[in-house]
Amino acid sequence: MAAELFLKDGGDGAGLGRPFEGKGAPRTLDRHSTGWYRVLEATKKICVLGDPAVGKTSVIRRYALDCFDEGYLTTIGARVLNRTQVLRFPGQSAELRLHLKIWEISGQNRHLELYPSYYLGAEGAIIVGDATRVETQVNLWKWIEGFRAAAGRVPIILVVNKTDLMDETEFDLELMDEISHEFRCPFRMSSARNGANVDNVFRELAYQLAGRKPLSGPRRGRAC
Ligand code: G3D
Ligand code: MG
Repeated sequence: MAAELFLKDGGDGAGLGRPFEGKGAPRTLDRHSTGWYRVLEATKKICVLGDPAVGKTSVIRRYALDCFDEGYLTTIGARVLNRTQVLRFPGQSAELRLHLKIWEISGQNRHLELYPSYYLGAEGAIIVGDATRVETQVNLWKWIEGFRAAAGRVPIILVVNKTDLMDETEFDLELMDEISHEFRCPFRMSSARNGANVDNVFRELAYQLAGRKPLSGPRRGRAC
């Protein structure tokens, strides 16, 4: 049954994490047959960046559209896709609907000078490397530094994509541990082709944006 939606002014946001207090996010109440519960909504901009052809477009499409397109065109500059991530919190009769504005940054050198303006206002990032090309993992360093210089110390998740190509992987665990430790951001592994871990990564970032830990998910850089 469709929820009946009631707008509610104010509300104290108690127990739903500091990032949503006093930010003016609209507060709503849904009435379901099971009773009342509170729904908070907020919009967040996140960026997905990394070297060309690491799989940024494919990862976003897998998450936002649940598909993988073999013939997808190389991206020019930046573009935006939206998806709402619903977050639930144990023991609380409330949910948070996070409307994610997902900016894909192309990774092409010819757009380098534009990137800082794309990063402005971003509250998190997924920075992608390719499991089959170790240089794209080394380059995570420069992507993180460039992003942080414009967006500040917001949550970042590092992703090494294309784990389905296990035979061709050039994955350097020591390097990823070093980068992860240096910048204090977790790294995960994914495959946009078979979907492994893609939803988990976005969900984990969404919980970080809400100032919370995910209810479940991989602890380390393994694709499930
Ligand atoms: P980009 O947006 O980072 O530039 P794309 O990267 O998403 O355009 O992907 C670049 C190429 O890698 C594409 O192949 C795409 O199909 C492939 N790819 C992306 N993710 C994966 C993955 O998880 N596994 C495998 N095996 N391939 C992946 P083409 O041939 O179209 O260039
Ligand atoms: Mg792309």
